[in-house]
Amino acid sequence: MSARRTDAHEARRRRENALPGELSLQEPGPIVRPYGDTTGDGMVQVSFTLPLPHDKRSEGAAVKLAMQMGIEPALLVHAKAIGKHFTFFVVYGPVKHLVDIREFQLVEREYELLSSKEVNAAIKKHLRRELVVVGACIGTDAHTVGIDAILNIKGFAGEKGLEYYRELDVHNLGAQVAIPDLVNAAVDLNADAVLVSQVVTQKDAHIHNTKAMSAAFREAFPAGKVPHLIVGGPRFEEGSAAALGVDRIFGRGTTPGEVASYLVHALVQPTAKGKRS
Ligand code: B12
Repeated sequence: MSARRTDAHEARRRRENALPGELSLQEPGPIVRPYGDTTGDGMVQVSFTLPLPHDKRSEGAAVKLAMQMGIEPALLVHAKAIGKHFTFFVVYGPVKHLVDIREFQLVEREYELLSSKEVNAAIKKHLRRELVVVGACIGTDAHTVGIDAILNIKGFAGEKGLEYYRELDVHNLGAQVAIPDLVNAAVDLNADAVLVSQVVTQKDAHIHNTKAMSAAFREAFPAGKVPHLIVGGPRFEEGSAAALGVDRIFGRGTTPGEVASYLVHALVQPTAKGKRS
């Protein structure tokens, strides 16, 4: 047996004998498929709701839908009526699809992560005043947990929120803030950055609200004086900032430290175009 074949044989033997916990220790990909019971078995679990009462016919419809999605055979593992007219389903089964992870372009973080001390020191040294941040949930969105995670002193994921930073002057306006009220607050407070949260995405509300917010700021402020506009929420595409008319988007799992470091990168470094610096 050649050396190359011995290696491949050994890799295969190790893969087949590995316990689930050990699999993560191996190099991933580059071509991967989902994993349920054994490596590469293609098993996925999907959940969805159909606008049908819970009966044999709707269960059949759920299985057929799953098969049309490429899950074959599709095993119905859970079905529960949601009121009289809807049913929630969970279906489990294998897909044949493969993913080549070399095909993706990753959006790399374009700034350095700083400690709170470094953030404060940079603002003090280069801005020589507090950096003013105004935050809110706009439209009808009442999901404040995300923006609070970033702004409130207690923070998120073991990091203190922006209110903890001595050199940041933080104003959290809370839930369901109308866009004109947000613009007025930004004018009154002379905001450097406006941080908006959008969690509800029904009928693309997050997209429409963000574009409307950006347009309102651009109308209210002279060109070049618009505060730095940042939106965040779990279902934004991080690469779509320009299309939505904002400077930066933050997605799922963002931590306060990332946002504080970004603010320094965008508004405070000697090379940055701070609005009032
Ligand atoms: C808690 C919760 C509520 C609470 C909110 C309480 C509160 N004060 O926030 C209550 C019960 C009020 C609620 C109500 C509703 N909810 Co709700 N809710 C949730 C739930 C369970 C958790 C959301 C949450 O707190 N996540 C934790 C935080 C920390 O995560 P995050 O928001 O993603 O924030 C992080 C990042 O996204 C980012 N981030 C977020 N914002 C920002 C902003 C900036 C500037 C930055 C930098 C970063 C950033 O940083 C954060 C930290 O990492 C989600 C389901 C889920 N598991 O996600 C549904 C969910 C969001 N709700 C949903 C719905 C439908 C509703 C209601 C419409 C239900 C109804 N029919 O009444 C109402 C709407 C109320 C309204 N007017 O907005 C849907 C939204 C579906 C959609 N496609 O839009 C979800 C997804 C549930 C579901 N699967 O159906 N909800």
